[in-house]
Amino acid sequence: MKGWLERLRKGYGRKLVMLHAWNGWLVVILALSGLLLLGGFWRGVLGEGRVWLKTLHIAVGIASVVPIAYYLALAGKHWKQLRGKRWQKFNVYVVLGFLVGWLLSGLLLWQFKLVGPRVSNVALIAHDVLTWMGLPYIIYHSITRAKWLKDPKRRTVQSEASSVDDLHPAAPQPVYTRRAFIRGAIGAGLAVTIGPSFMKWLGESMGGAGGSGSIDKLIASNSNELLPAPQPMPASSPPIGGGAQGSFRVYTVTPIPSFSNANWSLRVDGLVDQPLEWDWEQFVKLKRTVQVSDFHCVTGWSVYSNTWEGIPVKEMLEMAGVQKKAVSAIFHSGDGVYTSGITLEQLAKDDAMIAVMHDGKPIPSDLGGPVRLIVPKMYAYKSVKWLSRIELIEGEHIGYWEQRGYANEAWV
Ligand SMILES: Nc1nc2c(c(=O)[nH]1)N[C@H]1C(S)=C(S)[C@@H](COP(=O)(O)O)O[C@H]1N2
Ligand SMILES: [Mo]
Repeated sequence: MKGWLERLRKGYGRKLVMLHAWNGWLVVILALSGLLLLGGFWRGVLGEGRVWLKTLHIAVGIASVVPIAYYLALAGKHWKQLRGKRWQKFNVYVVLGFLVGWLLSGLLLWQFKLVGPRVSNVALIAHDVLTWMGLPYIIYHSITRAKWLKDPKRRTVQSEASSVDDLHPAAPQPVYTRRAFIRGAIGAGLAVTIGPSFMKWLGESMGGAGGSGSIDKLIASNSNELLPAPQPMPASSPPIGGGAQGSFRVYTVTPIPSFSNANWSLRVDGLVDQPLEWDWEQFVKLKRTVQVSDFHCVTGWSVYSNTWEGIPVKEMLEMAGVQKKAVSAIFHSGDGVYTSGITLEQLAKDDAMIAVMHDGKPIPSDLGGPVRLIVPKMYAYKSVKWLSRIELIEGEHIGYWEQRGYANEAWV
């Protein structure tokens, strides 16, 4: 290893410099693509691009094994030179810690099917925490170390022991160097810009359904409360599942649609004997059942032990009478954009439900209320929010995310 580094340093000095520049670009690409993947706002804008971006992010992330190994080797080699420089040593540990942490959690997220939802959930939280903490740290350090900040005054202070002699008495040290000032300003700027989103994120992910956290806020800001309010069955309130564990990330590819008694309805049509349509007053009177199930998003997070109350899809279809030719159902969202397609064969095997309540309370608008689909054994991109129509068709339907690269077969 030592010989390799030596050769790299002497014979390939240029390459070393290039490698450094490459590292910079890798970090920039990973940070930008990562932030775009993280932000809910970008989901709808990116569409198909999201799947490409994720592939890019993963590929670049894996490629970054090379520079990380290189940094490890370099840090090991020059460790002696850092003797006494505790701050710099600390810095090396921190940066390496972030890089290795991102890499490991990223690998687990990449292999989410292999490691299972429990592990990928933890990996996603770790990946996010590292991003919220590490990104400002690294931006701060790379900006404050930029050449334009290294003014001469600062340098003389640094090398005080060797440069101060009788002819050149030490200049009185300014309380703030230009550099320290800019450093402070950048630090404050980062704290102000990134800090609040970090705290918001922290509150949301730690809040869970059990605590005083986000789901209560989502319920409080429910803009789709229809009347009469659905009354929970005994199994829902208190929830037989004990209440959901974990928290939902609000995903939508459109602005949250709003519904009132006047414009809400649910239809079952297409290849059925008897097309059906309910308005809210009729719909809340339908007999409901309760199920406890886990909810898994393909991006790595899960919410466990949700007590959902609603009408099993199978019962809905029986009411309408499915024709022999029908092969699958399209679930349409009232947002006018989102759909998912599930075959009748898959629906027969699954406990898919048209859910009206979650843990004994109406589903808030952000989470797809008043009524959403729940397909517990499939990844949640099948679980259409603001469900408005079930259409039976002859062939198979490729849904919103499926058109943009997600697998049509979505069993967890
Ligand atoms: N109408 C609609 N339904 C949707 C989505 C969406 O963007 N629009 N996203 C899907 C995805 S990918 C997931 S993970 C879940 C997220 O549900 P939540 O926002 O309630 O957490 O909803 C699914 N149903
Ligand atoms: Mo998802």
